[in-house]
Amino acid sequence: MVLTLKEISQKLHRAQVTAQETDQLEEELTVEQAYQVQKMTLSARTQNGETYIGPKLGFTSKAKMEQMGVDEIIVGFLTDAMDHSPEEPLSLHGLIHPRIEPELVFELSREVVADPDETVESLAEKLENAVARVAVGMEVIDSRYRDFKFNLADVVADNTSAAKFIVGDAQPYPRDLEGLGVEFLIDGKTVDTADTNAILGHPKEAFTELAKMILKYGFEIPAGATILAGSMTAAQWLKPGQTVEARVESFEPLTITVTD
Ligand code: OOG
Ligand code: MG
Repeated sequence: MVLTLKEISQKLHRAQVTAQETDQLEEELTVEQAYQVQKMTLSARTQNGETYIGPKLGFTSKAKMEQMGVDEIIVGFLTDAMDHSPEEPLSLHGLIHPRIEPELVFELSREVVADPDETVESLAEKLENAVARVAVGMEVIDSRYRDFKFNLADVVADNTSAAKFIVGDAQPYPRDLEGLGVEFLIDGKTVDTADTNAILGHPKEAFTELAKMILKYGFEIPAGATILAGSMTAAQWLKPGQTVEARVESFEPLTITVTD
């Protein structure tokens, strides 16, 4: 069976809404087509009342690329419906097979638009100059595909597994983010460690990579946008009853408790 891009978007959207995993796609999408599918899902979600709040980067660290067997940077979209307050326990209801990962989050003060003659360098600079705050975050990813298995185009079509995100302690930006220690804990035990340079060698590089993707695929960066820079460690399976903590040197720890 060969589905249209619209039908693929509908199938993945339905899998997300009903929390039912779906088979890997039979269609061999190009990455360009996969971003078109993603855009269609974003339109469907905004038509249902959700608000787009910014992009998320994926596979910006070696740890994530190795874990998922994908070696190119990907971009997905975030909506207000995915924004989970750290004050509230995180319910796994409505999720298929969620994982969680520690991230850095950039909060922008103003809209960023690429001019017709924009270069990667000038756009990266614009993005970084628009950042007002940087925070510790966690992302809950939940592939809609059976067994959390996908190739590059399939994960892009599935909005890069985006499900929920949690934003913790934020500090004014600019500030130095070079090589800060990262610790990821479950139930008080360290399950992984890294440093902030796990993101592309330096977290600032996230702006360059995002600029490239904006020039290629046209993601919008609204005023007040939230940007996830990509996980610094491998992701961990989420289970009810867990307490998950992300520690980044010089920030307050971010903790979330998990319920079913
Ligand atoms: C895709 C999402 C990757 C990250 O931070 O690297 C991502 C996945 O692992 O399912 O969000
Ligand atoms: Mg992520």
